[in-house]
Amino acid sequence: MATFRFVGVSLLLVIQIRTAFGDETAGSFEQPRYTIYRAVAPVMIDGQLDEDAWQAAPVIEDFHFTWYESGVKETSTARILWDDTYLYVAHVCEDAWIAARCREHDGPVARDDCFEVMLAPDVEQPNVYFNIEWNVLGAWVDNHRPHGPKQPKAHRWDAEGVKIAGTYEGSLNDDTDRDVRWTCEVAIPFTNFTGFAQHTPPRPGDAWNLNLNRHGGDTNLQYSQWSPADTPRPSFHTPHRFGRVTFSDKMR
Ligand SMILES: [Ca+2]
Ligand SMILES: [Ca+2]
Ligand SMILES: [Ca+2]
Repeated sequence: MATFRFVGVSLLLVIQIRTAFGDETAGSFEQPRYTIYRAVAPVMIDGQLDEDAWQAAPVIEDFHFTWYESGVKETSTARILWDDTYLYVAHVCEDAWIAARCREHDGPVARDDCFEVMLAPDVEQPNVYFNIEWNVLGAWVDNHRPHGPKQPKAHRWDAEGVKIAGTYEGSLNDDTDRDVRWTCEVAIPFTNFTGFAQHTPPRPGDAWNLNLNRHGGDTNLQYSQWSPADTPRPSFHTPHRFGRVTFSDKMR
């Protein structure tokens, strides 16, 4: 009888510990949030972030090196804006070794230093998402996952009207020296998400799930992202871990 009681108490303890651990694990992910303000004036897509609108936009600077093993953690900053036509994304990537060779649409951009926006335009359908990934030369890859990340193949999707411009300080594809940074300015027409977003263009207060990812390059290849994924190996395709952005009609 005494043995039975001991086992019973032990099982109870195990259950309590597991419950506590599970709660802690579930609570450890805090979805990052960002307010997308309206651009106060037109944004010229030229790779220069000198518009007043960019200066006024909040800065995302807490990029996570989710699968870090070794090497230099090069920092990134990003900002997002919108107007009635476009979602704008801008980023600055500190980079001592900038690589970019791909110039064609849907080419091997992922081998270059590249930056990506993943977006799920309807928070009620978080597994329905899109990704656009570009390099400093303005080449991009675009894909649509209408059934979540586990489908075997990305659905062919060509975003229309995307504008990308990049600038860099340093030497491209020459890792014998040290570069400084590369910057891109991107405009994505909202019409690409008609039928997927609640409203196109969004209405103030609308929310999307979104993530920003960076990786690639020849030297010091790293993976970093705004909202950290939860996979053991590098994979940005974790829409359940995207951040949350809310469109505001305010101008800062
Ligand atoms: Ca500009
Ligand atoms: Ca690099
Ligand atoms: Ca270089």
